Amino acid sequence: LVASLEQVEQTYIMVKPDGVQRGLVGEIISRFERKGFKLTGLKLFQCPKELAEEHYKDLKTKSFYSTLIDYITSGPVVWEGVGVVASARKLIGSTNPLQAEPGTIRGDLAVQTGRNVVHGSDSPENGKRETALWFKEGELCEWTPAQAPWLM
Ligand code: RTP
Repeated sequence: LVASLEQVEQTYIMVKPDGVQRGLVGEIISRFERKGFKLTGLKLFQCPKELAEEHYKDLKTKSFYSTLIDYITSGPVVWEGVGVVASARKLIGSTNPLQAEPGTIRGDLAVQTGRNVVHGSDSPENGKRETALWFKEGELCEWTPAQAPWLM
C-alpha cells in the first residue's frame, strides 16, 4: 500500500540550542533524511523571546515555562520542514530522555528533559501553525525527486 499525496503532512522540527552547540545538527537531520522524509525548509536562527513565547503558548501556565523560554532563546536553533508528524515524534523519542528508547534521538543523544536537543510538532495542525510561525513565504522549497516520487 502506497500513501497518496493528499495524505502528506507537514511537521516542524527544531534542533534546540543544546543540539546546535553540541554539534548534533548533521546527526539529527541525517536521521530524518535516512528515514525517508522530504526536507523542504531549513534555517539557522537566533530565536527572539516573543517568538519562543508564541511557539510555546500552550505551556504558559507550566512551572517550567520561563526556564523553557530561557533555554530556547539561549543560542541558535535550526528549523526544518519535513513530512509525517507521528513518525517524527517516534524518531525523536519521549520528552524525558530517561524514558526515551535507545535508537531514538533523545534516547541516544540526550540526558535531561530541560536539554532534550530537539522539538517536533505534536499534530498536523501544529505542524502547519509552527511552520507558518517560523518560515516566511518563499522560504520553503517544493521539489520532486527526478526519477520517482519516493519522498513525499
Ligand atoms: P517539544 O514540544 O519540545 O517537542 O517537547 P514535547 O512535546 O516532547 O514536550 P512538551 O510537554 O511540549 O514540553 C516542551 C519542552 O519543555 C521542556 N520541558 N521541561 N518538567 C520540565 O522541566 C519540563 N517539561 C518539559 C522540554 O524541553 C520539552 O521538550
